[in-house]
Amino acid sequence: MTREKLDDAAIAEALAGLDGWEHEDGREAITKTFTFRNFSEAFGFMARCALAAEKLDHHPEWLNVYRTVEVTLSSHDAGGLTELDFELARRMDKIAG
Ligand code: H2B
Repeated sequence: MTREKLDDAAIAEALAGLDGWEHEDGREAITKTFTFRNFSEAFGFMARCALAAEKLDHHPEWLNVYRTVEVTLSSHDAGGLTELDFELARRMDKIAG
């Protein structure tokens, strides 16, 4: 897994393989809002994602409001998107089921 910045073509290809993730306007980041049945499920999702993030040493920006979790992924070190953002996105989708 590289921490090298992806170019536009690689970003488009990686995004095409994901469900519900969008390229954020005006910033090199991807976003998705997850909605659960209740706060407990939303927070359980965040707890499991936190462990995945630690394993990858790659961490989300996120906002939890009751049963929704708004996630933004970007590689701050690289100043853009890297493979790590897409790997974390895939793991978060898997955790959300
Ligand atoms: N997470 C994200 N999203 N972007 C980074 O650039 C980043 C990170 N850098 N987690 C990591 C930690 C870096 O600060 C450590 C030292 O590996």
